[in-house]
Amino acid sequence: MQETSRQGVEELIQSEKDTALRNIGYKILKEERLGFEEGVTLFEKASLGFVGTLANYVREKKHGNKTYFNRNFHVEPTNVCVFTCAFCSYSRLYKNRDEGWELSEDQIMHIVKSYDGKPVTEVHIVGGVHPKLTMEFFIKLMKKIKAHRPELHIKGYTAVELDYMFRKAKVSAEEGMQLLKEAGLQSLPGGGAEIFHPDIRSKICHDKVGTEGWLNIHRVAHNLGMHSNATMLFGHIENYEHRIDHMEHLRKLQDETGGFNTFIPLKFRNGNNDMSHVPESPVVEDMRLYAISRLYLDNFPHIKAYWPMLGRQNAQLTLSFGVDDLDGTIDDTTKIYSMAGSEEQKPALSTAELVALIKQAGRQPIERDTLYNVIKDYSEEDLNALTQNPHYN
Ligand code: V47
Ligand code: SF4
Repeated sequence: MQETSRQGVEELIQSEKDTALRNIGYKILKEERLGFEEGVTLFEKASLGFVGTLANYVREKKHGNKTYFNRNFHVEPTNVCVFTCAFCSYSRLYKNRDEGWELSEDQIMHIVKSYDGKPVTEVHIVGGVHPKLTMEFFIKLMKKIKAHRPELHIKGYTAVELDYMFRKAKVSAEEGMQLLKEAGLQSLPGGGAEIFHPDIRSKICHDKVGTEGWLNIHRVAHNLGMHSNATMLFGHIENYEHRIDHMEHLRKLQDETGGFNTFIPLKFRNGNNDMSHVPESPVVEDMRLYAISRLYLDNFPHIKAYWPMLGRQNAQLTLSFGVDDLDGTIDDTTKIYSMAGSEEQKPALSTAELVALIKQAGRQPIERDTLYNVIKDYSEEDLNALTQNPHYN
């Protein structure tokens, strides 16, 4: 059981030699919001121990020792994509589509049905932006999924996919989102945000939805009562100001709508893409970023580490640096990170394994649904019994 006491935090702040960092520390203790410059100062000056202790204090104030996960599966309808993001190892242009995959409605329904009888609560649908897959295709697909399994929560389509879908169907974001909601869409994943600052966005993903468009799609969803996530692709050519600028945009929209559930920092992986010459960030820097995002995004309920991208051990480590959510029990259907060189070449964790991973890190495993309603507290479960129970494997 980890615990960062207020007294421990006070002692840490008092022993800090840098006045700016000490002031930031006291603001965190008083639950005051950090400004832009203060965010940058943390990146520039703070040690891992300093931000980690503060972030753990905030995380434990919000969630105690709880660490959330859900039981979900991914459907990636296609990796054919009209866009040309420099960091992407996964997509194939339409002209090269024979190197990629395009699933039909029947093939997708076959995947959905393969989970019949399994206690999953969410399907996460995300993929490339295929020029021939229309909004009608996805509306029909979601209606079929809902008819087959009404209680399965559909979290689907990044703002990039939605922006393209709506423009092609010649509907406004409001009209399009309403139609998708009626068809069964319940939440949006956080992908496509990358780095909002134009100096970086123009270099790494110049041709897909821009910052205002991304934010507006999430705003529209929130205004319809839907929830969403937000990501940031970090550890490539962005600097500290760009990171804080990104979080600042998200914090502002969250003040306006309150519709974000979780912030998911996504570590840039450099395998097999047009940015393979850019080195990956060191683990210590990754942990500092998780911690600083917990401190800066005071209005985000959750910070999530996506274990298929980080690897299991680093994901465990994030739980001491502000993270309270480890995504889900994904099987090996997600390819976006394995194709970019992640340690997890076949990302799959059973419930029993995920529970064990969280317990080993001294935390309390809580199964949640997409909206963070608690489904089951596994703290008192016997790991051996869990491992032998097919319901959890
Ligand atoms: O937007 C692509 C990232 C994202 C690389 O909302 C890369 O619950 C690192 O957003 N190195 C899509 N990252 C995935 C995504 C996501 C994943 C899990 C959960 C949720 C959620 C959302 O993947 C893209 C991009 O930022 N990405 N290529 C790469 N080489
Ligand atoms: Fe397409 Fe998404 Fe890859 Fe960009 S990151 S090329 S939008 S699949």
